[in-house]
Amino acid sequence: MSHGEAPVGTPSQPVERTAEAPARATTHRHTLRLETVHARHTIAPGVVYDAWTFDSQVPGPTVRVTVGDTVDFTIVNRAIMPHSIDFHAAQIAPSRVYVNVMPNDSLQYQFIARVAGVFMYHCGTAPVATHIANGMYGALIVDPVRPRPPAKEFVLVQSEFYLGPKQGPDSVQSLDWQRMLDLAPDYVTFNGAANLYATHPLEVAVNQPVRFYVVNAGPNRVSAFHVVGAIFDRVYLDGSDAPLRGVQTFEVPVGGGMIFETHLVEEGIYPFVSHAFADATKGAVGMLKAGSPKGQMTH
Ligand SMILES: [Cu+2]
Repeated sequence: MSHGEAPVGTPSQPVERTAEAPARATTHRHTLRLETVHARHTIAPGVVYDAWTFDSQVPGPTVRVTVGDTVDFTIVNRAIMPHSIDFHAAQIAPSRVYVNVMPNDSLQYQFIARVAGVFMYHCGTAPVATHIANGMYGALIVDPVRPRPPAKEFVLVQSEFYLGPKQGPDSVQSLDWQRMLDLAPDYVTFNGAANLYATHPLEVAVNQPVRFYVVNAGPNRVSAFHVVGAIFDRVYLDGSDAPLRGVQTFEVPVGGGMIFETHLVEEGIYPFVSHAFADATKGAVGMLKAGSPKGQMTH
């Protein structure tokens, strides 16, 4: 079955990047160390990108803390050019800490996460569009002190890739600046790989509460997040504790994060997409598998 965008695989296949959210934090002080590394990243089968990363992965690691927690942060630059980091979850002077770190140097600072939500972090070195388009972003969840109700929780970071020609014996591709300026991505992905959770569906139970933490890293395309066959029970805008209710689709702005709660009322395969369908066609599609459905559907 499909929404016309991607073939559906079986969840038994190994997945290189899980969508499952990390567990809620149990301590109030977090030592977080991220290394900036240039590494190859597979966007789709046979499509290898010369990525700039946090900890050799795109997106970088998902971090989870609770409101009031202190993050003791260190960035270590293992790359051959300056990089930096900007935490949207922090309230801090950028001129002091969102500064370039030279190769083989490091920078340490602290912040207290005071606002609940799911927040982007990214490299802020100029040109920022290049550093984000090359893969330097991730998600940081800040939980409210009173835990959200139990749910099956997933983290999705949407982002785009703009590909230049294949180069070298390994056919590695790197950023096409003009395509990026023209907002013409080759791939739009959840968690860095096209159609990743279509070929590796996310499994939930019928009527189980499902919670998506969605960050849109961009650098350019707004996400119109939608689950086919479902309605969002609640949508939380950043730190808002007054959710929108009964929502079919909601935009996650570039550089923004949103929390979506839903449930699936019967067994089946439910695609989740950016309903900006050019982007779904370019890879921003995945599947939820509720129960053990048989048969196929088309749209
Ligand atoms: Cu960078």
